[in-house]
Amino acid sequence: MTINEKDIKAILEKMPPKTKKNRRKHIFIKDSSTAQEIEANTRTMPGIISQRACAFAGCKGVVVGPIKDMVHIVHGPIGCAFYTWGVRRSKAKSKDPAKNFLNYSFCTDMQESDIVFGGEKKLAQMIDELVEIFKPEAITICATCPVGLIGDDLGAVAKKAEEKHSIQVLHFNCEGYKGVSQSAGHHIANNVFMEKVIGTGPLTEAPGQYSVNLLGDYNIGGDAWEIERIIKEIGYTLVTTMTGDCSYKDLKNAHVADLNLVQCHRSINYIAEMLETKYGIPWLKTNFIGVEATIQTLRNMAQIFGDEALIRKTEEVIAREVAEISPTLEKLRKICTGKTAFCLVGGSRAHHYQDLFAELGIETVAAGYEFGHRDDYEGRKVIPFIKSDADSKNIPDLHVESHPTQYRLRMSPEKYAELKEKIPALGNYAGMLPDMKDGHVIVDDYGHHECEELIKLMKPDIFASGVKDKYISHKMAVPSKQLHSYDYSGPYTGFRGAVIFAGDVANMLTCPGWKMITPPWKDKPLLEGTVRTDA
Ligand code: CFM
Repeated sequence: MTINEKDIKAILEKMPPKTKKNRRKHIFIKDSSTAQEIEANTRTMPGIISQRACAFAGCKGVVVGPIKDMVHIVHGPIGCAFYTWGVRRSKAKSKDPAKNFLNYSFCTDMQESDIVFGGEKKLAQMIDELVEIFKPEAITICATCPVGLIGDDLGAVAKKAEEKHSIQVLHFNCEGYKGVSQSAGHHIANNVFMEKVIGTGPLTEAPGQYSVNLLGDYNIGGDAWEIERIIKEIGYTLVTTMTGDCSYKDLKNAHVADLNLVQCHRSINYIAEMLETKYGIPWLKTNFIGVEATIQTLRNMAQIFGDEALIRKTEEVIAREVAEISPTLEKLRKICTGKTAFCLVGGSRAHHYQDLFAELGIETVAAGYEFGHRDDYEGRKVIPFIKSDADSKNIPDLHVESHPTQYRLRMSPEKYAELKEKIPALGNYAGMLPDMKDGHVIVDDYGHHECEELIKLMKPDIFASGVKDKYISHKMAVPSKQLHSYDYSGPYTGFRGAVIFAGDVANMLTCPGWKMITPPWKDKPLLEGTVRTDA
């Protein structure tokens, strides 16, 4: 069911005037006849029950945490460590299991006395112990809120530890309050890796032909492994993935790849841009979620390298993979087709999953990011017009210049311009809005009340989201597909992932359990009144 402006007004009506005014700028109905602008990446209104996390979560939990062979220390209270460990399912395997530290959660476990007297000594002692026990090649330290408040000097501790142990010790000033959401933490992590890690590896040229980095895939449920399987099959050399199943050694050599594939634009676009400026590596916005999207991405990649043999091999692999999945996918599509979905996720999946839903015949009628920026909605063309506010000024843009010896033009400017004409996703992200149909709802940093009201009004068949909000929909008898951790399933990328996703969705849609729940609006009237039976 579609809704209109009056419905949106009614949804917001219950809010206090200030909140209502604010939220009005974050929610609208797509209307392609006018230029629509959304407010995004601004401070959440207290009380709306946002799904966002903090800058620390975005730095430690999202970008830094998945690197398998570095020991990641959380300097702060134990809760911050626990809630950024284990729940995100960024999988990793290592040839040497002793060098895969993702099964461990390392934390200084700050107590009241540390807050009063400072936590630097405790942190330094922890580093000594970790080096002795685990012998990691490098260590990261992520700051939590109290560390910033008491002023522990992480830089000084890291520097001393580096001198003492002769390994790199990176510190991230990613205190939770550093931004309006986890997005700030992505940016902080990008800056440190760019400044201190990428480009420090020994390689000066790619270790194989058609070399690429996969940026912004965190291997949730094995997503990056499915992408890796396909691209290696075609003949690409994967230098590093940032940061799913990532190793420190590979990350250091990221500067030698010939193309950067940007899967999650929100979390890693900073590195993509900086790698282009500093080393001359072009980037391509990809989408490996959905069969058609994967095919389009693979064709774009082949076209960029422009090698006939690669183009041929790409088509061969596509044909073989499609033939392998089509019979099952077709059966599942029959179950799914004609249904509707909400897609309310983080900062990129709310867009990416619309392609996969559409392939299954499911229409995404409402979508939104928790912490996307305006460019994730409206496309990168709006970046010059985005107002910077106090929060965005917390994280300075790193100033990078072309590297004196390692900068290498991957193609001539003429060739780049020619390819750009054919491949709009080269060096650009057009955002989610152009792909949404008129009448669909877009909601940024959605709150609990809005979510509940939209479900009541639009009655989607599936609610794709999942941090805290999945239980809202469950109580309303609408199945929820968790699109952060995938509810123990996955991978959902590429060809095989599309079948796993379709299977999971079909199971949910046909599960009889949902019919046994009585949603609140079925036994409580939405409108009060009397019915005249004599008319
Ligand atoms: Fe990028 Fe992500 Fe996402 Fe994200 Fe996240 Fe995530 Fe996400 Mo949860 S990096 S923006 S901060 S694709 S953890 S793997 S699913 S909110 S849409």
